[in-house]
Amino acid sequence: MDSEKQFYEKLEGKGVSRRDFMKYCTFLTATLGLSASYVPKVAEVFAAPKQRPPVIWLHFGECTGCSEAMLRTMYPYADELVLEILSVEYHETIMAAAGHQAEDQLQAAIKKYAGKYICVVEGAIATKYNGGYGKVGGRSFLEMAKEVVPQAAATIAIGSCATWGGIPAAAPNPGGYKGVGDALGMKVINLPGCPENPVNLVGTIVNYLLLGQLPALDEMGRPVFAYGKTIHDQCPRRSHFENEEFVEEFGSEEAALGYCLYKVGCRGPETYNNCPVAKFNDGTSWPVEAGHPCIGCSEPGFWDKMTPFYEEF
Ligand code: FSX
Ligand code: SF4
Ligand code: F3S
Repeated sequence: MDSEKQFYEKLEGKGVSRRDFMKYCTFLTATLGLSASYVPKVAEVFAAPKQRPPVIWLHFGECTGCSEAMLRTMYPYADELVLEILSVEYHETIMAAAGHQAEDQLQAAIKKYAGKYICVVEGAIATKYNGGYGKVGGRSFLEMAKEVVPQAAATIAIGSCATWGGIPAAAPNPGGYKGVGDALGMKVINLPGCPENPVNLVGTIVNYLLLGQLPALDEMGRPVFAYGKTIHDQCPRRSHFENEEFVEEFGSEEAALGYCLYKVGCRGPETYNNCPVAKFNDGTSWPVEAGHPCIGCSEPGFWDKMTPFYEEF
């Protein structure tokens, strides 16, 4: 109870009212597809955490956009909420340690929490030439992943790079970059998107802490709550598609009217993600709302399969 009080005082100190926080919990609960009766329980996961699972967060071949999406979220406190419910033992972007000290910390965390930690992986793994195309501290991504992933209680691959290979795996892909599951021949939880929506990572973890289990996954390892429907099926421009009202040129009158972006290359019909509902940056907007076609950033084979952009398939 005391810690719960402290939690709300801490939030208030950051200028976040209890009401704002509850708004976030309501949004998260809805994203997870849970009924409104779960909102207080979701709030409790943050305010009075019963357990804080240890997390080892690895960075491989990527741009760190996924961590940035999480850390720079418009909710000034969403990153802290994550740090509140998780015990992050290793994360190269946010940890204070560097060099050998950081390497030692990784080894110590693996040893201490073997079989219990959640491994979050950001970035793809170079598989050719013995993993020679991607190294941290003199060790290949492949070698690191082979050590850390099999000893985790669960592994969550975030971003299209870690899930399907993403941009590092784009042709000609000399290093043989692959997603984590493919590179290791193991099943992992996949949260694709370039970047993935931080709400879906928080949702996956909250689901685990709240219900004691990981969310239901589809056959590609993606949580159904986030990747169960196409962008097209949730798109507010859908009636324009049905009425054959299309944007044929950016900057045109049709673009100003918010017509469908299919003819300027929208990949919404073949892309599974919850962007129209979850949106980005505190629910501010998402690509199509901003007038840009969906480029299919969360689909397997993105980049190669979705290019050339701005052309109708
Ligand atoms: Fe990839 Fe994420 Fe795109 Fe970047 O880590 S999914 S390049 S947004 O950062 O992995
Ligand atoms: Fe579908 Fe894209 Fe048109 Fe939206 S803008 S209706 S996702 S094709
Ligand atoms: Fe990506 Fe399309 Fe969403 S480009 S961010 S999946 S709208």
